[in-house]
This record gives sequence, C-alpha cells and structure tokens, in this order.
Amino acid sequence: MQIVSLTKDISLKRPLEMGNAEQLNTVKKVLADVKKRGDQAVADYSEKWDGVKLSEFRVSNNEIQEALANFDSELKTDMEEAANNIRKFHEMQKRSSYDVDVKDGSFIGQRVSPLDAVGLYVPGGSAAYPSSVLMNVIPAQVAGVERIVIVSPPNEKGALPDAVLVAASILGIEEIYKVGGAQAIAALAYGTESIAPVDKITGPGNVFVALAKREVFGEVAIDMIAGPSEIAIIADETAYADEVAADLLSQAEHDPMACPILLTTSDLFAQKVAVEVEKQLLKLPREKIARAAVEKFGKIYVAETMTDIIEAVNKLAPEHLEIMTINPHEVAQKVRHAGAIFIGRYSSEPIGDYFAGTNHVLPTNSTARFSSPLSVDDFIKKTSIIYYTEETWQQHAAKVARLARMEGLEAHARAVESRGWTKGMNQS
Ligand code: HSO
Ligand code: ZN
Repeated sequence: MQIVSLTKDISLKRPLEMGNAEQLNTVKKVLADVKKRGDQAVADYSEKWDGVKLSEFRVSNNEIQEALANFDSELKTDMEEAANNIRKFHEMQKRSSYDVDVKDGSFIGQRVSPLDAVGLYVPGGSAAYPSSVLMNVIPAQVAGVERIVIVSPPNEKGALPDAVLVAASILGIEEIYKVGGAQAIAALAYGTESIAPVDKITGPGNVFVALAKREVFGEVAIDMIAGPSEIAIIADETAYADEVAADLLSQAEHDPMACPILLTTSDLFAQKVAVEVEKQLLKLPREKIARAAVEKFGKIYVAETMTDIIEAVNKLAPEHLEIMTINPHEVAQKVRHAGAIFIGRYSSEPIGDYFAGTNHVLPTNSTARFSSPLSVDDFIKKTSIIYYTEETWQQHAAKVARLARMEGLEAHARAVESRGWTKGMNQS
C-alpha cells in the first residue's frame, strides 16, 4: 500500500460507474418495452440476460419453505438477532405528526405518513447480500409501509439464494419476484400484469439497474445511488497494525473500485500497516478484488498532527470512518462529515455492516457532506394541513389579499376575499 504525506488536495472521489451511451440506450429500450408489453417483455429480457425462461416471476411459498428448511439454524438465529438490533435502532427514527395552534380553534399541522408501496432491488451473484435485505426492509417496515416488494435476478436454475429468501422470511416479506436488471426496475416503476407498481425503489444494482433507476426517477422515487465502499481509518501508534490492516481489507474485498485509506501521525505505524496489508492480502479468498482496490485507490497518509488529519477527513467525508487513537471519542467529536463513525478498537467496521443496528446503506463519494444513512425518513412523506376558522380568516384575509396583489395575482386575492362576499364585502 502506498505511503504518502498528507497534503491539502486529498480526495477519495472515484468515477461513479454510470454507464455509457450504448448502455443507456439499451436501458431506455427495456423501459419502454416493459411499459408497453408488460410481463411478456420482462420474461423476454430475463431469458436473454439471466438465461432462464420463467412463466411465473413470483417466489412461491414452497420455495421459501424449502430455503428455510435448508438453512443453518445458528445463522438464522444470528440474522434474527441482527434484525432485532436494526429494528430497535430504527424505531428511534420515527417522526410524529404535529399541529400548531394558531388561535380561535385554527391550526396548521404536519402529517407524517408512510409510502404505500416500495420495492427493494437485491443484486444477484457475489453481491447478493442478505444483510442488505434487512437494512432496506426494516426501516420501511418501521415507517409503516404496507407493501414491501423484493426483486432479484434468478440464477440459471430460476432460483434466488436461500439466504435472501430466509432474510425476507424473517421479516415477513412474501412478495418476492425473480426478476432483475433494468426490466425489474421497469416493472416496479410502471407495473405489469403480475407486478403492481411501487412508489419508491431502493437498493443497489449493476450499471443497468443504476441507469434504469435514474431514468424512472420522477415517476417513482429512488434512494441514493451508492458507489463502491470506502473506509478511512484514523490511527496513531497506540493502534494495532494487524487490526487496522484487517479492517482496511474488509472494505477492499467488496469491489475493485473500493477505497481503503489510513491516516496516521506515525511513520513507523504506516510502514507496519503496509506490511500487514500485503501479508493478509495473500491469504484472502477475494485477494484479486481486494488487491485491485488497495493498489488503485488504497493509500496511507502520514500527517504532522491529528488536527491536520481531522481537517482532511472532514473534506473526504468518507462512508465509513474508524478511529483507533489514544482518545477516540475526542477525535470523533471533531469529525463532522462521515457516513458512520466506528469508535475504538472493538468497533470494527463489519459490526456495523451486519449487527450493531445502524444502517449499512451509507453515503459514498464524499456525499456524507450533505446526505445521511438510509433511514425511516426515506420511507415516509409529509403533508401540510391548514385549518382556519372564520375568525382567523377575518383577521388575516386582507393581509393575504395585499400580498397576492403585490405579486400581481388578482385571482388569489379575490379567492381569499370571496368568503366575505355573502357578508356584503365588496367584490372587486
Ligand atoms: N459495507 C457495505 C455493506 C455490506 N458489507 C454488506 C457486507 N455486506 C456498505 O458499504
Ligand atoms: Zn461491508
């Protein structure tokens, strides 16, 4: 891993893989076709890209029962415990509706309500994470979303991974479709004969899925478009080089474009970590992916002072930040921009990925400057309520009319005044 001295122009931005013109054309074609031909188009594209001809997209109860029967019971209990932790944490994010009394029985208010229907895209292949099922579904459930749908591309036998079905089953999700790619996003956005449309689509996917989500945005809502994983670690010489290296590699193994970086005040510690990373890389099953990330985007920055490091981290706004210094809480207080902060030696990043209860869908590519982890807020919306009694209207109508005329909007002014017409107030 490359060791460099920390400079002001530090950045972790990598190009977001948002596809080329040809891919976008394909996606547009798929979207239009599914809109027009519904299920038949979905089946055709699934056959073409997933290599399976399906007459029924929906996962049957039988398939779910089979997945449960095959599944390791200890693992299932672990998932249940994780799900409970996630639920407990997200319960605290619930918002209440409120009213503000105006006077004379008038009030204005804000009503919070869940979205009616949301769809979660679960990627296939080596990126099929049952943990992401928990992280997307639970906040939606806590928000009170009535209909939660999962879509995911089937393997060549037409099946979904057991772990995904078990995760869904633990949460009581039964509407699962074996459909992936842009055709799945189209089905969720427009609806087909067998898949009713949803209001919001969340979850990561490949380039076609990301492009399709961006195309249907407006017709439906979407979540953030998350980039490859990032981890920044702040460590001083009190940290353990092997532990720091292991944590860097935990995110490097996600993606060849992942970004693992260390910021330290100790030259010697930097060297120790570099050696450890190389040593541990050689023994990793996903060495190839992790090595690509380490070599391309991995870096160890050596700084003069902790203050310089904190300033740099606030500029980076990394997805994950670990702090392993003599005073990690103090350092954490000074960090303003990061998706999630892991404090101290025993809070290794994967604890947040799987178990602690915080959400692992986090802002990447420095967007933690202005965005937040996935939460209950992503599954609710608000409606404003206005109730004026006659007395309140009487008191304020003239002011509203004046404000309207200031903008040259006479019909607005007359609408407010019209309530006085039956009482003999002059019509303009
Ligand atoms: N670290 C990933 C989430 C994840 N890790 C899923 C393991 N499974 C988000 O950046
Ligand atoms: Zn991870």
